[in-house]
Amino acid sequence: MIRATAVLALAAAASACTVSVNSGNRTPPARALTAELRDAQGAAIGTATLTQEQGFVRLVAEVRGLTPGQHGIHVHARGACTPPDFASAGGHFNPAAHQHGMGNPAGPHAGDFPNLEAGADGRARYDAVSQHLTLVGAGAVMADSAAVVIHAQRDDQVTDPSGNSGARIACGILTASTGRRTAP
Ligand SMILES: [Cu+2]
Ligand SMILES: [Zn+2]
Repeated sequence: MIRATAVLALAAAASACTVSVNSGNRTPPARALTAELRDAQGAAIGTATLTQEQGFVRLVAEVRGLTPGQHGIHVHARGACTPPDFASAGGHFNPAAHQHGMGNPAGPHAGDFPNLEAGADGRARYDAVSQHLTLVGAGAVMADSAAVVIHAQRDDQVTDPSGNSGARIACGILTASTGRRTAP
């Protein structure tokens, strides 16, 4: 019982230490990238954030104005979002030269993620992780050099190069982030 208490105290101390590191005033290492998503008309329709965790990257997005249902969402290889077709963003982020899709035996691209699902109100809250993507070290996504793209249709997760997910309907360049939200 005493030993268990000591372990809990150590765990509490460790997490408190982590919090103090993250809340410092100095600029933190580039462990998060944020994209403001815009549609083909240039309207802001949401945000997407990539955060480096231990051994994986989390993609969190909040998007509005979508058609209800599933939409492909990927990290694309170029930091350029020129409307209306967003072809400027290039193909999927793919430093390991794999094929598309988490269901593809030769896949996936590092930039591949599960589908985003919009509700009947056109809104989506998305939270997914990938062990194929990194924000640090070899093959990392770099600020201003990649984009998050949302597609018109569902990604089948197997068809190269983009899962038959159709037109690119929203795009946002991934920029350096402190993890803090700016006021609207
Ligand atoms: Cu895409
Ligand atoms: Zn892909």
